[in-house]
Amino acid sequence: MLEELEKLQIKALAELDKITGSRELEQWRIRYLGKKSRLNQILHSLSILPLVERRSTGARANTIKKTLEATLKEKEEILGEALLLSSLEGRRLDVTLPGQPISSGRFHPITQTLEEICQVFQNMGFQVVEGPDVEWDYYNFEALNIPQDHPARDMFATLWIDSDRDKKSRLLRTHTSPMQIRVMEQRRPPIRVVVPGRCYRYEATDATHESMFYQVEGLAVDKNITLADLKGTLFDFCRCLFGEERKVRFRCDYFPFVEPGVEVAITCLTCNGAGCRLCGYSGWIEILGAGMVHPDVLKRVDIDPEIYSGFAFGLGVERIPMLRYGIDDIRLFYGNDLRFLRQF
Ligand code: 2NM
Repeated sequence: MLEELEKLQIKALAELDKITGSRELEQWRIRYLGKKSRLNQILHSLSILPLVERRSTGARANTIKKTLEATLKEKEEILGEALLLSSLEGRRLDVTLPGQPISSGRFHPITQTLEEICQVFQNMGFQVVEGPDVEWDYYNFEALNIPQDHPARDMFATLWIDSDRDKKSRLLRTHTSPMQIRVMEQRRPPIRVVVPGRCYRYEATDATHESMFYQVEGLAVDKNITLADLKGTLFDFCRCLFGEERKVRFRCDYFPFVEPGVEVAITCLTCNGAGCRLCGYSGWIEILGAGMVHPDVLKRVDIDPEIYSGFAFGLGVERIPMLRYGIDDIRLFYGNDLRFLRQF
């Protein structure tokens, strides 16, 4: 029996040495150290042996059991470490690799232009205010000196909200001027505001017209405001936005809510006044409409035109990036084509 034990130890240790996986290791444990293992059988059958043999065999079997257990433990540790190492190796992280690029959004070109325009006027002491897109006929027309059936209404193809044609009262504002009436109603001079916002016209769209577009309008009301203040303010604005080298031209124009009314043009951005396709070979590009607020408009908001005067102006926002970047179709701004928008 002793001989059998020696052979068993040699065989077990040899097998253990060759094991490389944890499942094989468990099978080995069951085979050599489990309840049904030969070693366990021997240990349990010691009682049937004669005393002398029982002692020596028992002692030997126990040492072998301890040796096998210790070697198993050693093997488990070695295997565990190897396993951990190989799994770490498989997930090796190269911290010097470049990171995933984070795609950041940007503001729409029109938003960028709006902010730039407002900033120029804010620097001159104007306050930015916004009004509702849905307006009353009163604020959009009546208060601006455009009564019902006045031919000037034809200047603004209007989108009406009320279906009842006899009580045409609510509409989508055709300009941002109605908000300036609201400001003049609510405040007393001195007033200096700019109003950015969406405007709407009932028109077929083409390369230069959209049914929704942005405007920025401005208003200054105080004692002793003259056409010279209008000219100085808009002159500075044009040069801030389009460059110090621009020439600025003021010519007569008509708007029902101002008297006198002017149109403001700058020397063409492309040809510098020489004449090119962009400016229709005139050398000039019209940028703003403006004028001295009509005394009747002031009266209606209870500001005495004998004491106060004011100037107002308005400009279309889309035209500016179109001129700057040579964009030939206004509809590109609202088509949501990211290939276009990502360029700004
Ligand atoms: C323009 C041109 C000229 C204007 C006038 C007013 C108000 F409310 F004060 F009467 N707001 N905006 C005005 C004047 C707007 O846009 C081309």
